[in-house]
Amino acid sequence: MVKLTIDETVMEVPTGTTILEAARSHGINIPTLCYYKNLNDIGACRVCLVELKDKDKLVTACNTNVAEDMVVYTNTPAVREARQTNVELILSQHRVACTSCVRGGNCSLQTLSNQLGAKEPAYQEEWADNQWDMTFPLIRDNSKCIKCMRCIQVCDHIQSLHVWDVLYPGTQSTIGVHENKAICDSNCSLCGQCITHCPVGALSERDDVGRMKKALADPNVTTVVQIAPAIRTAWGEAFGLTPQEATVQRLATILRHIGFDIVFDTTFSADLTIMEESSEFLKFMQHKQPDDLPMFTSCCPGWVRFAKSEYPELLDQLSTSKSPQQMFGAVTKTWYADKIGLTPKQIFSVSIMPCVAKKAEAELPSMTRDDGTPDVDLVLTTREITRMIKSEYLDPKNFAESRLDDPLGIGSGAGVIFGSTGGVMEAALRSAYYFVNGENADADTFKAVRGENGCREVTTQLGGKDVKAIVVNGLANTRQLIENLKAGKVHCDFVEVMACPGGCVGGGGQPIHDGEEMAARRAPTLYRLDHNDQLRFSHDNPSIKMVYQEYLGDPLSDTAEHLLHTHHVA
Ligand code: HC1
Ligand code: SF4
Repeated sequence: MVKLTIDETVMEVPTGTTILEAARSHGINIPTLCYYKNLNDIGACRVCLVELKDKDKLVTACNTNVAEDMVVYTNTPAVREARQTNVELILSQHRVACTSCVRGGNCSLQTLSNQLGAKEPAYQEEWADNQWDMTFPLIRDNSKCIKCMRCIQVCDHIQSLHVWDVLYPGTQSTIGVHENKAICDSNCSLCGQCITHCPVGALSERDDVGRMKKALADPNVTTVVQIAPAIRTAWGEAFGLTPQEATVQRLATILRHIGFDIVFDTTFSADLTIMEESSEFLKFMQHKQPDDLPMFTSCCPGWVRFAKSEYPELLDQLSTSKSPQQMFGAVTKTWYADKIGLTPKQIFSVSIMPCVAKKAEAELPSMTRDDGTPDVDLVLTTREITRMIKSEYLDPKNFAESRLDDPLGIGSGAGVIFGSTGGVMEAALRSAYYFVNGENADADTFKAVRGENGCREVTTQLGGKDVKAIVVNGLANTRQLIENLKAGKVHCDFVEVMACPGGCVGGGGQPIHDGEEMAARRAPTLYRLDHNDQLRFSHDNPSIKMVYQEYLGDPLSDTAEHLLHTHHVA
């Protein structure tokens, strides 16, 4: 342990602790900008400067370790002046356009500038027009970049990709796509983690709110919206709602008020995905040998993009079942369209997702119907729907809850937990067990797959055979697992992969709380909803029974294969 004093508080902290962590552990706040716990401590912004008494000098608190008898001051005139100067320097290199910035009101640079009394820069760098491909689902604005390096760190270390890099030496240096490639030629998985880790507005999703508003104003189309599982853990955050208040039923009322015609729930099609995917898995197990590679889930398009760019030889191992988002669109534009007497072209199918990669998934040529219309016309992230609600001047607290529409508004607890890492596997095992045994296990039988570790496993008995399932989240963890599988160091039968740490609750389209990882805080909402649900098995969902009875026949039938399955090609 090391004894030191920070702002007159004497403390003892473990050896190797930084001044910043020591201060924070005793309630002393030191401002930061580029720092991110366990990810980035390069001290580039020099906002966390503190003064060391004996040495009479300023040091960066984020990467200076404590020492015995150190005396630190965090708020002296010299410290305040240096921080202000450093922020003003950053401002001179950052296109200050707060009024129109997507992060206006939720930007760490803006907050710090206000707190430190930074002056408008007398000099502003000039920027060339943004050369970015604005059709790509992820947008980067170089004029907003403050070179904090967080995007590089999260992409390299958490996702094991190297999409971002420092380009050009010396004073010319800037951040850009590795080897200065066009973003569409890079191996970007579109997980969006660089967006949620950016302290300013340099990275964002493509803004599709304008297209959405146009569709809502078009009297010739019926807008059908689906709400993804993870949305119910996060949409209320920007409005100060508790998870208990920010229900999907309250969001449904708001969406109808905005003008959406029919409000459904992706948990319905999560159940449908389980029907197909668990049937596919049981079929796969009939011929799988112990040393064969496992079957992988494929509902996370960030993971599918990663598999396409990094491990194309594994694509045949991926489940052919489309993701819930895509199954939803497919059923909406066929069975449901027929039911309400509309043609697919008269339906504008929208999904609200915690995800940036879902925008690209909806645009895949393989996700387009025979008549040329896409299953899903538009994908909005949680942040985009939040902006839409704000732009209508609505206060969600003033809206009561209302039921979602029938029949695609009904989902089981198994569909709800999809939004958290392990949820897809747990839901699939619940149904696989039923398909094999003809009766339900206790719904919590497979709960060993829950949790926050990057990789977890459970072994269970199905049809007299041991089945080993592994759940992994984060692409660096995924790469590690795949390498072990390929080397024969690990054997298993079924793998669930979610690209984002914690799964979709921590998705790249979710609300941003700078410096905080939110997944572990959001996931309990999904497990609470599942626990309290009367309906906890996908195969028990009455709407699922109806769609098979009226339209699909059985799981893996010809109709189901045509409508609900796909092949993944690099
Ligand atoms: Fe997800 Fe999924 S769980 S992928 O994270 O399988 O985006 O929420 O909607 O499609 O259901 C996302 C979430 C989501 C799909 C489902
Ligand atoms: Fe999208 Fe969820 Fe996959 Fe992240 S984990 S890329 S939010 S589907």
